[in-house]
Amino acid sequence: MTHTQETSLSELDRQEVHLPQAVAVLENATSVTILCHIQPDADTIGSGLALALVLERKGIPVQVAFGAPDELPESMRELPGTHLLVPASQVRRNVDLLVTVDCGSAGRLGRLADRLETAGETLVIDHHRSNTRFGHINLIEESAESTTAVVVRMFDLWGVDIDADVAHCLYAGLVTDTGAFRWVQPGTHALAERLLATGIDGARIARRLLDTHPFGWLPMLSEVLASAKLLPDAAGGRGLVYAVIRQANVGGLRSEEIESVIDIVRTTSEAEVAAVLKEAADGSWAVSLRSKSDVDVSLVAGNLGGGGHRFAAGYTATATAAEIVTSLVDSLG
Ligand SMILES: [Mn+2]
Repeated sequence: MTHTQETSLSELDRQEVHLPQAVAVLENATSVTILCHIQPDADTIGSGLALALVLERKGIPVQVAFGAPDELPESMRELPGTHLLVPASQVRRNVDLLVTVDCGSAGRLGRLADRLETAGETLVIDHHRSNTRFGHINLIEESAESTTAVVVRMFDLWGVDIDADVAHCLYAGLVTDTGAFRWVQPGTHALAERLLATGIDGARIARRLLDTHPFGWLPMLSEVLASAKLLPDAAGGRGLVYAVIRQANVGGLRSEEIESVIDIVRTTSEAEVAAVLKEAADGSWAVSLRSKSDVDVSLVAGNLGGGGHRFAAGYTATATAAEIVTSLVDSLG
């Protein structure tokens, strides 16, 4: 979210063109497919469902989907608009307009990436620093707290009435992507206030999305955190802390429990950079990266085939955990 005045101005120039273009293609669409990223979080799903609810009210046929896994994460099932979700296998091939939300690259669409080729028009709505601009129209706002915040700006230009159901979806992305209002900027709380004023239960939404885990989470944390290692010399002496989550640690736990681990590991005061290596069922690994102030982990993740934000990024790798740590340390310099 930190940026120089110069990048902020050029970003503004881009918005002035892309925001009206985005509204125009949505307004004129005869059918819309909205794609969220694989391993969806509340920002991609909240953005997708908010936009879908608005399109449904305008009488425009709309589908929302994500490439993997098959089921929506349990913590997101209370979001309004889930009746508009369809399984990946049922996503139409020829659609007038395809919209992606919170996806930094086409690869984040997983098995649904091929739908980009058969859509009449494609609109990319995102806030990732590493976004590859893979749409016809790219509405990318790097400084935005969440993709739902970008969606609000688009709704305002479009003249959309943000009611409680739409606000619930938008708030879900805002509260999770800001780390429950840790990573904020001028305007963040004003946006939260505006959404809360519709009557949504902000405490309940945050609790369900961020603070609800089964008891099995506690022994998993105990095992995984016991594996944590501190490499004080890594990242030019600023330090790397990492933990490894193996399939054997996961049991029947949900993605919500696995994704929570980085938020504990990253608090380590002796390390500028934190990493969590998450083993997938097929033996490949997803790596989450976080930094605090002066390491841009979107660049590190980008060098390793992934992407993200300045202070939060990720990538996938097929190697042993030890090899992944070695290449990460190399990339951190
Ligand atoms: Mn996001």
